[in-house]
Amino acid sequence: MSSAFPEISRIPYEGPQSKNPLAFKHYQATELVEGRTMKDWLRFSVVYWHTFRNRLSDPFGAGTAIRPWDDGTESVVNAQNRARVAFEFIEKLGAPYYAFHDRDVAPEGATLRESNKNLDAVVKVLKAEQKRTGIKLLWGTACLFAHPRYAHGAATSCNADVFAYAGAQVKKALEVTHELGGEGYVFWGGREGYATLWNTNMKRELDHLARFLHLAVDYKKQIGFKGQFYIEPKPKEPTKHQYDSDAAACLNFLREYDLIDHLKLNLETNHATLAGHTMQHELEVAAAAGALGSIDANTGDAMLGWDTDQFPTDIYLTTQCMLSIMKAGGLTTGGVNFDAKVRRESFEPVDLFYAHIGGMDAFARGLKIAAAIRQDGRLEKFVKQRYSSYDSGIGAKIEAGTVGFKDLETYILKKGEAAPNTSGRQEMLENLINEFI
Ligand code: XLS
Ligand code: NI
Ligand code: NI
Repeated sequence: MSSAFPEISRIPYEGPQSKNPLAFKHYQATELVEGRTMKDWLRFSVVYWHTFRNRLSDPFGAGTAIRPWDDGTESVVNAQNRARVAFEFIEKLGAPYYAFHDRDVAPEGATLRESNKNLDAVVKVLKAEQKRTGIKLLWGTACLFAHPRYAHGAATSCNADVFAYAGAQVKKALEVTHELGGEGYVFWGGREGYATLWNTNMKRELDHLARFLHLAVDYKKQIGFKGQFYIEPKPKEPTKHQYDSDAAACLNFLREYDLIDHLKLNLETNHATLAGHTMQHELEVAAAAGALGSIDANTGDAMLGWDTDQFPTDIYLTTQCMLSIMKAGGLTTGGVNFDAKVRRESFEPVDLFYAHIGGMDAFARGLKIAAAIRQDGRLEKFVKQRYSSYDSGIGAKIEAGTVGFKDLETYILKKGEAAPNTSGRQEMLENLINEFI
């Protein structure tokens, strides 16, 4: 096959002084940070949907993307060819992983049988390309939101046949992910939500969503798929309210329906901000529950209220992400997955390289900065000191659960007034972080 990117060779690491836009300034796969390679800390992944399927259209105009390898048809041959192009791209970039929806890689047919056949034909190529390049599948997923049948949702559709269709589709997507040695599988609730409560039985829909996930857990066991399941929070878009709205809502749902042992969270930056949280907040919520799984690395635009899915370039953001991830011991099964798209104005193939290089360098810098902050130790020491009243005396007893309200009353009556508070020193800590950025 002829090259889709003939002018571009493997993206080299050239260091911070380099002026070459097609080189890494900070990401060096083999560089050790706290004894682990950058490759291992970051586990970068390229998404098929934005990078190879997004035509860069918007509600006001047609797509602008120039993708010479696409012949404009929805044929299986075109899809197979595109798969080879995708691997050429990922290989030249040097990312170790990719992720896809079933319908990104192969065209939907007139029937489920035909769709499955199309998928098999492309999976054959994906498998061969994985073998050729050593690139692995971070996670697979099913597109349960694009086809008109999913207008009312999939697992939460009011139409039981649609639930059944979605189940059949996920069954196949799980089989394919398993066949490709996928390390995980993501459930993002596409249209699992509502547009108006006047037509919605929320309790029933939530029960159905949980039933669906239990069926997936059962099937996973049946086929011996060992990959990690993830649920991906997002508060709105396309529905007015998505049931998996943020990390805390997802965790509550998983606990309520006895699914907490089976799914971790796949957190996306732009979804966190749509929910009114920072990404750091979502990471901390997930980590506290032992459910930090993977991240969809992107960023929104503070001025816009929708999911712009931009490539992450803000070093402050990536530093926050890496501090939380490193504190949690790193991503084990998950990765830093660029669920991001180039802007409509960045329509040339080379822009795909610039975008990913920028995202990878931003995270590599975040990693190095976070490691330096950890090595310095002042931040950690401050936080530890701030809670030191719980390390002994009454605080230690509270944490150990050996005192009740009566004991607390006796303690305070004897003491008279609580010990004076100390300053939270927010500004000093913000300055401290800026020493490293
Ligand atoms: C959409 C989601 C989606 C998931 C995978 O907003 O981010 O792309 O990551 O279905
Ligand atoms: Ni995502
Ligand atoms: Ni998004």
